[in-house]
Amino acid sequence: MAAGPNGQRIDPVYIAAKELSPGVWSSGTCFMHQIVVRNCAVDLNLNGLADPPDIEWYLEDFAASLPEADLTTDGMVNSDDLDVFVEAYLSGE
Ligand SMILES: [Ca+2]
Ligand SMILES: [Ca+2]
Repeated sequence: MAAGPNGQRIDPVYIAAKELSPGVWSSGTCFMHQIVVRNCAVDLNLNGLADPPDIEWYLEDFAASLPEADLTTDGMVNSDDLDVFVEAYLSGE
């Protein structure tokens, strides 16, 4: 899938088995996710730039331990995630 314009939202819908309890799977569950195209990973307000409002936005998510702040995708929000954000922000990626 190619990335679209910054801020574009994509809503893929798919059917897959879901584990209801250990070893018990559904025959088909419909899932929908929203993907937001970010040409810069830390451009959280989608204005096309890594800028100070993105820092404020991230720190609010970080302070609230929201899943969106888990940049290392390890299920925890901690200083490792903050390091990833700062490194990406400073590199402009
Ligand atoms: Ca921004
Ligand atoms: Ca993490």
